[in-house]
Amino acid sequence: MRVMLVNPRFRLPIDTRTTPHLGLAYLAAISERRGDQVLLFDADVEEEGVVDAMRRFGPDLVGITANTPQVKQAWRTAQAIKSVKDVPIVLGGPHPSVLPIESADRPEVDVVVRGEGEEVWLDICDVVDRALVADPGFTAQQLHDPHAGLFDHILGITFKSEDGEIHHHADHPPVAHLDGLPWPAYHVFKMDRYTNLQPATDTVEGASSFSMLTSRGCPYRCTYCSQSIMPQKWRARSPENVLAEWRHLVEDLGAQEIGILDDTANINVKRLMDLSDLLIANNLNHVPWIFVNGIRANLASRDLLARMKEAGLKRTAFGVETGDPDILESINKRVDLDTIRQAFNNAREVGLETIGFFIIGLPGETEETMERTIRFACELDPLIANFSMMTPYPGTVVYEMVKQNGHFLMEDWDDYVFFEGKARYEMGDLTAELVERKWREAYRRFYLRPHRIMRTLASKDFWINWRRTFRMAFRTLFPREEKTDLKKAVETV
Ligand code: B12
Ligand code: SF4
Repeated sequence: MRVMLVNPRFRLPIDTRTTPHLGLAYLAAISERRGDQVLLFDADVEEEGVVDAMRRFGPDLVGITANTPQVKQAWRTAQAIKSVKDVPIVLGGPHPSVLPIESADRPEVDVVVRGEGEEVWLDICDVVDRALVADPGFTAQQLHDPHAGLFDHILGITFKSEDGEIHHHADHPPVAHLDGLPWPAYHVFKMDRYTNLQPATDTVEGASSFSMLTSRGCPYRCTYCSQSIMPQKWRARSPENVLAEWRHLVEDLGAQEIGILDDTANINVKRLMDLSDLLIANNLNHVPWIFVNGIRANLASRDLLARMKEAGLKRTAFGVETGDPDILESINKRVDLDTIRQAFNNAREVGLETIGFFIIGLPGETEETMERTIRFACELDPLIANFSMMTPYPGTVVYEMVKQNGHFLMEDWDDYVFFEGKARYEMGDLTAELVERKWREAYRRFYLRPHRIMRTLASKDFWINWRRTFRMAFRTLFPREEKTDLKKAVETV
């Protein structure tokens, strides 16, 4: 069977050619293992339009991914494909997983897959494949025939049948055995068109950077986090299985750096210790790697960080979020400021670079609490401080709080990005003016301190990548014009 997987265009004022879409890379691998021929269409790096690609390839099944700011583009893409042929279209990813009915209700979407996708995707491929064998003239419309019941046995899906009824099947259980999954199919991507997610080396263009997922899920439930896709149950790949993929990335694909995208990689400390030992013993520790997402500060002991550093870890991120103890407690992060301080000290002592993620404008914030966040960021002084403005994503506790007690400042899903310098909600005394002012101040006060300016100017990295750095800084601080152009470009599918 011929399957086409689509990543709709991002509408972000930043460079999004950072890494191939790992979710689609897993689905492609699963499909290939089934014997399917796969076309991966990542609109961010393609030169031709999706309709041309689709006409050329002639897919029997199309899968489209969508997070919240991408979902309208995903619908537009589905409409464009449907206007050529009634091929079955499946939507998956963070946004349809939280609001499945919204997408299932749309005529251009045949079925929504909720949550982790590999096993459900496989079930759908089997259904469509069998239907095509039975009837080569099969069209997507037959999937909606309530009497045919083609989807009856499939868990984790939501779809609408011809009679207008929405079928919301029970959740599919999490993938039980992660080692059993194939590795992401990077060969279906145009790898030379990507840059890197979190530059570990001095090169950005042609950095030969790969991402990896060594565990899935997160047992925590922070109130702002859109943790909708991966189940709460934390599951990990064995160190040996991770090592084998690592070797493949380095020795077969020439990886010069590896970004680990796990939500919380260090839940099981022994696993990371063992993985580090294996990387060292197998001489794979010369390739720098980075924890792109935050690891838990409460589980970042000096011993663990030192061992990982020896194994090639160059930089790690920590989700700090706030410098105010009460706000920290209110977001259910289950960590305190001293533990975070200790984790940064541990990282510094063993020679690791750090990234700090901070949020400006959490519910209940005042000028003073945001001030504490800025001061805490300056005190921790990570190599990179990333200040995001609180964006309430559907499915989060904060979203429900704003729905009940505040108001959203977004027109539609397209606006659910936080790089645009615009507050996304107001609640109580927390006004947009205050949040936007403190957010700008945070960047200015953190990066324009004399020692930071000197540090930036002294880094080789900065001079090699200055064009990209300035472009991103400019687009972040002056996004409006950019946004209009982007919007026009994006809406032409
Ligand atoms: C890497 C990453 C990025 C990269 C993306 C690069 C790329 N090309 O993929 C960058 C840095 C560009 C990025 C940007 C943003 N991101 Co981001 N990102 C991530 C991160 C850390 C990892 C994604 C990943 O690889 N996951 C692992 C893979 C295996 O999972 P997956 O992609 O979800 O795919 C699985 C399922 O979702 C499902 N599935 C997905 N698609 C499909 C399609 C079909 C057909 C099927 C059947 C199944 C299916 O099956 C897959 C396999 O199990 C996640 C956090 C996370 N743990 O997922 C956040 C995350 C996806 N990002 C998030 C957000 C908020 C953003 C931004 C909006 C932030 C911003 N700056 O404004 C932007 C959005 C950009 C845009 N316009 O769309 C949220 C999404 C929330 C939401 N409701 O949409 C997440 C979940 C983080 C969080 N916990 O809040 N991000
Ligand atoms: S912010 Fe991190 S620790 Fe908190 S729920 Fe999200 S992934 Fe888990």
